[in-house]
Amino acid sequence: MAMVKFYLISILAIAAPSVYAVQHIVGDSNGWTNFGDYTTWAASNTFNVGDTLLFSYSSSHGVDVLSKSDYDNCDTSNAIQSHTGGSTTIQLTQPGPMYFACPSFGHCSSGMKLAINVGSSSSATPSTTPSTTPSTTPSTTPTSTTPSTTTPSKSNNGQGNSANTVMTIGILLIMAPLFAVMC
Ligand SMILES: [Cu+2]
Repeated sequence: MAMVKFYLISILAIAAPSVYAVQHIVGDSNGWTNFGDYTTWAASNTFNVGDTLLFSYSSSHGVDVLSKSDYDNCDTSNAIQSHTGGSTTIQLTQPGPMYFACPSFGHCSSGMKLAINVGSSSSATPSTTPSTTPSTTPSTTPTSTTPSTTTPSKSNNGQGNSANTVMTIGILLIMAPLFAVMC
């Protein structure tokens, strides 16, 4: 029984990140400002492929996507991407580190910079996910995640449902004339 339970929890721990794409609001309610602590914020979030980052900021700021060395040096002159306008959504499309900073003078060096590490979604690489999850699973997940997803199969139904619906309709269409004949 204990093994089954462990097995189920393991499956849930692996499946959960891929099932729910998360939108991370950078800085939470404080948004993207030059007073934020984005090292702490990044450490308190888990980023996965498929998730999005939402930067909310005033007109004195912007969002640049940088290489690691430019991030380290707060050099925004070679930005990979530059965003302005007060609201920027970044899609996390591939695993690995990503680096952001505000291009306004002095903001990056005063801490308006963000480095994240994007984990693979479990559908792509099941083998790598278990190695990262155990650190968080033992104490917190068994009680908190189990109620929301009691049946492991349920998490797959999101994609299965449409196929099932099509099949059901197909069967009904085939059966309908038979019923008509029988009646
Ligand atoms: Cu700024």
